[in-house]
Amino acid sequence: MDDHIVEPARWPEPEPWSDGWEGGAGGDSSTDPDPSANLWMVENDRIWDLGPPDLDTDADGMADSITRVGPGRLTVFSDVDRDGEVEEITELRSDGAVEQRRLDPSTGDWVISTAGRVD
Ligand SMILES: [Ca+2]
Ligand SMILES: [Ca+2]
Repeated sequence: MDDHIVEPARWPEPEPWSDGWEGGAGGDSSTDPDPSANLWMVENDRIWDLGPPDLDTDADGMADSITRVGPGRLTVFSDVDRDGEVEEITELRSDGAVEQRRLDPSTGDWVISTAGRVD
């Protein structure tokens, strides 16, 4: 048998106030993505990891958006409330057209909130 028994670490007795305390109470934060980490978005039941934010659109000193340059367009993915999930997409096309979509949290649909042109 084992002649090399390692004693389990001895923890101090729990303090009285900790009796019945639920470690998970009040915090679903453990399941939330780290706000400082990558932005992500959900589309068609898939989660897209967009990478770390690289643009500060509201000049509060915290990067909140990711820009992607594609053929003839620049797309900005923005996390407006800084929970890591993108809820605003702005697309600027090289012909001057602008389209902004926002995520409707109740339906999960992307709704066009602004469409126009920049001159
Ligand atoms: Ca910001
Ligand atoms: Ca968000």
